Amino acid sequence: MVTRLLPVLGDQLSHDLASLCAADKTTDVVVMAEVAGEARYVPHHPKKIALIFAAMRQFADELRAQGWRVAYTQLTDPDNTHSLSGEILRYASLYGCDQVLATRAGEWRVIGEFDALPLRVSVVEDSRFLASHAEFQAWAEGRKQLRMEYFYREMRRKTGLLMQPDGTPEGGKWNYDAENRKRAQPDMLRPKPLRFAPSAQTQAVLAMVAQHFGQNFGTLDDFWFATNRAEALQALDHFATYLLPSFGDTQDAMLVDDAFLNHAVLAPYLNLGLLGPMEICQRVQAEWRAGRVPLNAAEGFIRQVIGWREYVRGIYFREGPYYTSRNALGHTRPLPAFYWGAPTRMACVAAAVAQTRQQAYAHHIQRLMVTGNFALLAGVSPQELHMWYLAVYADAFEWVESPNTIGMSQFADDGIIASKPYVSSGAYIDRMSDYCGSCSYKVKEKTGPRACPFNLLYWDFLMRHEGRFAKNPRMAQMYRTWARMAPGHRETVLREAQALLARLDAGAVV
Ligand code: DLZ
Ligand code: SF4
Repeated sequence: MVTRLLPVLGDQLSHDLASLCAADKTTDVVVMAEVAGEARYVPHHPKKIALIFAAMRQFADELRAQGWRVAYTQLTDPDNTHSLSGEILRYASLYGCDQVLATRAGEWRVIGEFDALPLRVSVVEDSRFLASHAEFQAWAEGRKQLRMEYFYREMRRKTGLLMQPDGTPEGGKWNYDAENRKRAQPDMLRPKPLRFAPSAQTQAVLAMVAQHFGQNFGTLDDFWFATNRAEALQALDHFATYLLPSFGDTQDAMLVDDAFLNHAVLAPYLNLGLLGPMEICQRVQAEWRAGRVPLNAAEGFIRQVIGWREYVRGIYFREGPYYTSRNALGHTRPLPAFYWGAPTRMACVAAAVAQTRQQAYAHHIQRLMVTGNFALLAGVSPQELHMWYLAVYADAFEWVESPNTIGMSQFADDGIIASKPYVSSGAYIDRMSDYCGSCSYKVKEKTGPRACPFNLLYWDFLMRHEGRFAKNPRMAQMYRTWARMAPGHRETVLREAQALLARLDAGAVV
């Protein structure tokens, strides 16, 4: 006799999942399904699909070992209906059971699909986050601006992380970001993220994904992700021991030959549910308390997890399903083909895209200040860019990716998240990376055939949106700089920017 079906989604692979905690092993059946509906609604990177399917299969095995009954659909099963709701309905009729107990999905599209099920569905909130939707709403209520920094302080107080007994932050400051903007030097001895050899089961997944998703952007070669909790915990341990001490220092730096620097690459595991936010932060705090890592590294890392990650989730659910269609700046240019690997002469973009193809990973500054910055400057459709980020990164799920893209990176939400657009000329990229040295453009040239496209498009962007931004106090300096330039130079810049955009639209190599 089966009483209830418990769907567990590909990003709900946590043993403390709310619905599992509320269920009964003896009468309930867990439902997990690899379906084309989820795997194809954007052309996910094959490594992302392989990671999710491999982790789902191992999680199902772990549940069975704990005594759960698991109804698991593999992608190639002949009676697979290829949608989450289709699989729940199929198992409902197979088991003669019309009750479903689900943990709230992380995406409006899937929430809608569950709401529409013609079954008795009860949904429990996802408790794997520090701030519930109600808590975030309470924080946001009545505020004119929803700035991450203030939300972050609330989370510090709530968790007690890096707090002194008297309620003040450790070290006297809440935020040490100013210390995290150093350049990095290539270093052969810099440790790398921990790599895991694929098990036989993961190899079978890799072969299947190669067959069905091999045409998608991204390579499956050299798959090394952790695919279960035990491995993810090892990856955390490795990060905390070897990479964290310099995490702060190189956090914003970019090097052609070092995809990871001191980044943790734990976000895929965290977002799948293999690790929890508090255990990661407690480990990082312990390293600092033991005197093994500096405060700027520990604080910078903890802020990303309890501040930024929770904050963007709060925004996603507060803003509702239409958030992803926002386009405040009216940008409509199609996403250039070089985002999918077509040639580009811009060394920075080429490096970020090549690494993305190889690893299904790029770090925050590559996403924000290279690929995101270019799209914003060039006026690319935020929706096309959103689909790209959602597809190509192993850690990308809509609740976390879309506020980062639509809000933080593209300003398409009209300033809910960012107080000003994150645009920069080539000078920022040059300061933070070693990309420009090997580029066929010259970062110091402002006009002419070799002028860095970021230099030209930066001013074009500011002029396009002068009415909106000239009065923003955080942008005023940029407009003053422009006003001081010789009129002839300004004309040349705008003319060359237009010519560049025309070449982009014509499909020429830019
Ligand atoms: C991203 C993803 C992919 C590629 N495939 C599946 C799948 O086959 N089955 C599944 O249950 N979940 C998958 N997911 C994750 C879901 O899309 C995810 O649960 C929603 O995006 C909500 O965050
Ligand atoms: Fe990128 Fe410009 Fe530097 Fe080339 S010169 S790598 S396009 S910032």
